Amino acid sequence: MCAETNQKKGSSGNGSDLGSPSKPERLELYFFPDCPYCRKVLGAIDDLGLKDKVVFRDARNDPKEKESLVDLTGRTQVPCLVIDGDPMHESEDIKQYLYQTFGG
Ligand SMILES: N[C@@H](CCC(=O)N[C@@H](CS)C(=O)NCC(=O)O)C(=O)O
Repeated sequence: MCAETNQKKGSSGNGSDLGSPSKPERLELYFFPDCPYCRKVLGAIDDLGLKDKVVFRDARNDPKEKESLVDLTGRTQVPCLVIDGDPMHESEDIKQYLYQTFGG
């Protein structure tokens, strides 16, 4: 569900060419501080200077955030980037989306 939703937004849906998705209003990142995949995404967010634009939700240490992640996606998998309410999983897809959208 996640990656698909986003592709539709930014391209002709054939998955190969993401094009440059329009900039979202709201970005939220569900993460575990000890997750290597989350760290890759956090590194990209830092690299792109997006720290002030992202709401960080620690689903490891905050039970409320874990619950809302499960409510939204049906699972506890992180990293999960929520783009204007649409969840996206898979660190490589998330990084590609961030660089395509904010990479200039
Ligand atoms: N292929 C995924 C791997 C993500 C992953 O394995 N995350 C672990 C934490 S390091 C996780 O969410 N574990 C809990 C779960 O799957 O419910 C990615 O690159 O994002």
